[in-house]
Amino acid sequence: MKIMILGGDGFCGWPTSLHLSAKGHDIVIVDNLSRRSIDIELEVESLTPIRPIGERLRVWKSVSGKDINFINLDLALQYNRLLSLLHDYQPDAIVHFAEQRAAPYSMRSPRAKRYTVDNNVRGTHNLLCALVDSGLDTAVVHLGTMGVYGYGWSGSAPIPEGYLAVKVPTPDGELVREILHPANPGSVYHMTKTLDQLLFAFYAKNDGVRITDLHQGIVWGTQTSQTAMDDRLVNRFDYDGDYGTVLNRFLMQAAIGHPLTVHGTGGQTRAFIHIRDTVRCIELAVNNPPDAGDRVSVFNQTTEVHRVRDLAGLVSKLTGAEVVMLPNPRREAAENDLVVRNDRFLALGLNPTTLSEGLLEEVRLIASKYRDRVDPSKIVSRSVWRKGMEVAPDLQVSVPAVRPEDEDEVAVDDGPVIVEGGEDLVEPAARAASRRDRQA
Ligand code: NAD
Ligand code: USQ
Repeated sequence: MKIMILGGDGFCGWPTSLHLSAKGHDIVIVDNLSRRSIDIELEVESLTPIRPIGERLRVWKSVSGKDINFINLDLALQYNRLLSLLHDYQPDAIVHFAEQRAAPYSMRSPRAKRYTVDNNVRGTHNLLCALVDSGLDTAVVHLGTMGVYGYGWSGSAPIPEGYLAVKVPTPDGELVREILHPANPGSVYHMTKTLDQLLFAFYAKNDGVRITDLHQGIVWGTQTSQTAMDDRLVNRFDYDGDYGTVLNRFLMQAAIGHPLTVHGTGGQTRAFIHIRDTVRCIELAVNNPPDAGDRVSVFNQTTEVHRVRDLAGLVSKLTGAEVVMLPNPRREAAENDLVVRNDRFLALGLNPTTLSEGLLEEVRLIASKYRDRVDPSKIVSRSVWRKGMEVAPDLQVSVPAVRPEDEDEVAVDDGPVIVEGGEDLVEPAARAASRRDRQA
């Protein structure tokens, strides 16, 4: 298949591009490298030393024998170039990662709020408009977020995959309808994903564009089997207060002797997925597009649910790191339930990778290997949801004991671990099969 990966230089896009290339697909990456520019703006770098995109692609060619092309194009601003590219390349599928994806960054200033809306909404609309303009029948797979549903609204009711069945009272009796689940975004970034949903619904209905929207949970981990083939293929690892996500941050903090930064009570419950499952889910979605005229196909792309303080407790237990409760810079529910349905990917054969000591240790080892690259002044989150909210000062970093294994290559997963309060979404039978496969 000819697949265009929008945002293919990013944390999820890079390993997905390599995974699909390794599977024999013809890949072109489209990216304006804006994420690398934001690193410069924030004066921070990926914990892992990511190489320039040209070098990444040359190394991939040398280790795999496969070519990936790269086009530097701004999806939000360069409509005509996008249209020409679609005519020239004629992709069978497009995977759309190309958005500003950090909630804290999207709240840090009026400029960042406006950039996030302009970049994300215009980019998604340009893509849909150009596809219709081109006359192509290309299937679109978009990376959305679990955050479109919000947290706490549905209590302990399982969150369905995109659509909610409702009864509409009419003078002639009740109509039963399936509507898009009510949107309840928690940041300007999450709001852009809810706006994307409406754009998709319209273009699927009016123009028959074939669209899959993946409501992804928080991605953790770093490497996939392809990015681990050569140090120069290493994936991005964001650790700073704006772009770093919670579990990878806790593992990095443990590796450098920084206290684990729990916001508020740590009662926030979120959905998670390992990067290795992200790339598999996208492959499944690309291989199973809806037909023209179908409504948008929505999957909840997540494998397990955990409470933040339980994750901190687990990382602390494994590493001896101290846990601190900091003032929460965000406006979010202090405690929430979260039950998520993810039946659609399981039905397509996803064998979920759930939290395991081996996988946690792998991330900690990567963080330990590159610990000298950490700037501790970038760790505490200081982008607040409203002016005047309290933020924590920088915290003391102690020198962690370097274990001999920290100097070795990263370890391989060695099975699941039970997390207190954590809830595996997978049926027991599927989980047992998954464990057997890993052990085989
Ligand atoms: P990322 O910032 O690492 O990658 C996004 C890539 O898109 C970057 O390389 C960036 O340069 C590019 N990009 C942004 N705007 C662009 C534009 N206008 N034109 C061309 N390229 C542009 O983010 P990520 O973590 O890889 O996330 C990818 C997608 O997955 C995002 O849409 C995000 O919302 C979604 N997602 C991510 C997570 C997560 O935990 N990382 C979880 C759920 C959903
Ligand atoms: N948190 C802490 N301590 C930290 C960092 C975060 O307690 O050091 C808390 C936050 O306050 C929040 C939760 O952990 O309650 C998750 O924060 P996060 O930064 O890990 O994730 P989030 O901001 O939700 O965003 C990430 C990605 C985004 C994606 C989203 C999926 O950056 O692109 O859409 O996860 S979801 O959370 O399911 O909406």
